[in-house]
Amino acid sequence: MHTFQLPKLPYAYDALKQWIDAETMELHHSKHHQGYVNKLNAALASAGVKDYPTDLVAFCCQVGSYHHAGIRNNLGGHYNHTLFWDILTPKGLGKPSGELAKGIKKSFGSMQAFIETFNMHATGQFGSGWAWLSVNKEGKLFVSSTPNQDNPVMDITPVEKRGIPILGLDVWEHAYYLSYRNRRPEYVEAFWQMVDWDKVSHHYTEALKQC
Ligand code: MN3
Repeated sequence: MHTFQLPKLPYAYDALKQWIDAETMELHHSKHHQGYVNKLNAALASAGVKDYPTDLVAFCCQVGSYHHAGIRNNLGGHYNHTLFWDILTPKGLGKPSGELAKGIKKSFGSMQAFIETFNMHATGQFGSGWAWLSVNKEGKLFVSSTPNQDNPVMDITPVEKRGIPILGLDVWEHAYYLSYRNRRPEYVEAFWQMVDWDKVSHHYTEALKQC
């Protein structure tokens, strides 16, 4: 039987230490993310669910039909963190280019306007949750935030704007509290220094194919 696995980080725990300390990264990946993976596998087993999509986006797309909070929360936790680790890089300070740069300009007017909108969602999300840049069915980019471990792919009522995320920022306190304490806006600013825009571009191209 298929079970979900924790993906390896594409960099060391201390690789992002300019922006996120190694202890936060290690706890976040090896305890929090591993916990979501373990609880997702356990929830599927205890609910007796055998036929589920092994692709995380496909699974999120139909998670509403399972009517199971344990599956929804832990599938979201697994998918959201998998995307998050993937779009970070110790190289830092890049900028979007090519089709993604054009798409951002078309949807938001400018890179600056996009970042302002995104930061507003990331700092304004009350309590735990995520801020997202996603592609909707029309192929247009949009920014949104979701509570807890929900995400824009999920076919559930609280998700108002649906699409495929290409960039996500974890704004749960566990993601930044050791380095930034309660100063979430500073963590959100630091995030832009470590985005891997080549990876975001790759997710953008893939998402456009699926729309
Ligand atoms: Mn987290």
